[in-house]
Amino acid sequence: MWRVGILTVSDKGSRGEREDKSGEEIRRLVLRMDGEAVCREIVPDEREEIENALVRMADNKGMDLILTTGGTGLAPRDVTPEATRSVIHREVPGIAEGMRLYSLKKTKFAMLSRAVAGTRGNTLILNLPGSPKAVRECLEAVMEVLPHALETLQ
Ligand code: MTE
Ligand code: CU1
Repeated sequence: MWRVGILTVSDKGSRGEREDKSGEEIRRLVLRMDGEAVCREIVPDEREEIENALVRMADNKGMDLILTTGGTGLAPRDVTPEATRSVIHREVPGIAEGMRLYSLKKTKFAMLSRAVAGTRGNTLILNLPGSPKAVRECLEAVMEVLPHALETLQ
């Protein structure tokens, strides 16, 4: 089983004012690609807190894959892509491009996600948008490719 970390980025979620439906959706869907959500966290839309959580999950907790949800759009507080870019060692643009290409067939609004993908050591980090629907569609886009990506990374 791949060790998967789920990081929900949401001001409201971190204050307990919103149920983490997207994190739950990710947990359910990773089971289909032989992944187990062994680590789950919720942080506010604060760059430093996102970076710290990503580094902790990758370096200390040894996650094979980290999926973030939320904070990828154009709202002033959306900083997940910036935080991700500052902790990854190598960007994997094709994964994010593939997600958007697939998603654009479902909704034109997919062009508004600035999601980033990249590697840090042996960990693959991938941003997903915030809504449960977007999480479903984006994971559907990459699901068959992720296991091979993770194998390559070992
Ligand atoms: N991608 C898919 N597949 N399905 C969606 O419904 N919503 C879009 C986009 N990507 C969407 C999607 C919308 S409306 C926005 S604003 C951006 O993701 C950013 O979302 P976020 O700020 O919650 O990360
Ligand atoms: Cu939107």
